Amino acid sequence: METPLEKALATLVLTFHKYSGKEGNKFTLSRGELKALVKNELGLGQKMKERNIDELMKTLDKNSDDEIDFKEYSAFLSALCMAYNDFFHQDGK
Ligand SMILES: [Ca+2]
Repeated sequence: METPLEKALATLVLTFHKYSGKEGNKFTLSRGELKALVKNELGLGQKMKERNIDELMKTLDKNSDDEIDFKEYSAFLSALCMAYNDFFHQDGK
């Protein structure tokens, strides 16, 4: 049986592939795919403007190939995870 953590990991992986397969390289996120992912899957994404998407893309695209590969996506998730931890840690005080 799948544990909650395993379910969460599967969601992280499946969410990447749900968007990466839409156009171009099936194993990377284009700017459009990244935009769709943050807008549809993250509450904060709904408030993001085109300029913010550009900034996010630039920050995440470590090798500057205009695509977000799984490794770059993982770094993004890690940063989000840290932010969530800070949020819940503060909440618990
Ligand atoms: Ca890249």
